[in-house]
Amino acid sequence: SRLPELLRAMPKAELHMHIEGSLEPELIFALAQRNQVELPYDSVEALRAAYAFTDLQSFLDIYYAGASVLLYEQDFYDMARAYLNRAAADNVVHTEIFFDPQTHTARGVGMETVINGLYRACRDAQISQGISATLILSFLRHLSEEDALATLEEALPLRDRFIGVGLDSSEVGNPPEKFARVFARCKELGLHLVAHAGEEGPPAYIWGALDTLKVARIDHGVQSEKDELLMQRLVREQVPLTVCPLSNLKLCVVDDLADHNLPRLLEAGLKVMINSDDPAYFGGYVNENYTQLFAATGMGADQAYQLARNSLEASFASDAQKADWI
Ligand code: ES4
Ligand code: ZN
Repeated sequence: SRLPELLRAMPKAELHMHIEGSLEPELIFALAQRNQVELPYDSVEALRAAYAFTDLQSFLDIYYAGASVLLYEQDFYDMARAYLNRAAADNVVHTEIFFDPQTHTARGVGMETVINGLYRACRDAQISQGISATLILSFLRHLSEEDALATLEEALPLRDRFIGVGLDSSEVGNPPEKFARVFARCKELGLHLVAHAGEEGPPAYIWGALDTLKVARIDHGVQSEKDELLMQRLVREQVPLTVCPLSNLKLCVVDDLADHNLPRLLEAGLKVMINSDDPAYFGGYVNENYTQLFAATGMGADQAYQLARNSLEASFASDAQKADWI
């Protein structure tokens, strides 16, 4: 079959990827040594062995520990260039990269250190690899809305270096309504809005993200199938869902890739596409997500084209850029 080659070669966008989740164990150890940071693991192998997750929180605990090696602008640059090299190799023509500033500013790292390192990597990758790369500042929902508002204020001097804001981290118990004021402020500022919803949390969180936060896309959204009225709305309004199959498998949101609901969501007319979420932790970059999901579910070339087209259309790229791709 030529399907794996099609999945590899077709131009695509990646719209749901946390840059801190692209830190490979080898880079975590190299940065720990470079920065004299102590790690609670003796080796790359011991760290990788800890990547056995039972749910979102069990992953987040290790993900935040891994990010503790990031201290200087060059660290953020090196991390992002490594991801952008992998993305370009997967024929990603455009990527919208989440970053979690609060994970770093809480450790005393400057906001400008984070954003300038990531931004310079995006600019250099555009020049040397031709990949279009933009940044989305993501608020940590386990922290307070006051913390998110202060984070936004700190980032505003660098407003032209990110295109939007998102909402991630521990979902259940932290509903979207908790962030109504900060998202309203971001909307006034003309930022693009997205939020994680319906990964582990209920359909009510997807309704809340749409109606209260006014987001343009839902990150994950795989729990939408539990609510027929919500499904009808997502189809009618063509709300993009940035689905992450290997993430859902590794965090036990689904028991088996063969049972993943992406083929059903696509068939029902939802604007879904495939993304890697935290590729260093979940077993692969975007093409690995495509090839494993297609092998498990029996989707074919028609679905491949539709998913790639959805990814490009659902991006925040300009109409001129989209006209070049689609
Ligand atoms: C995340 Cl998979 C996932 N869900 C929520 N927040 C996150 N941050 C990084 N990965
Ligand atoms: Zn995510």
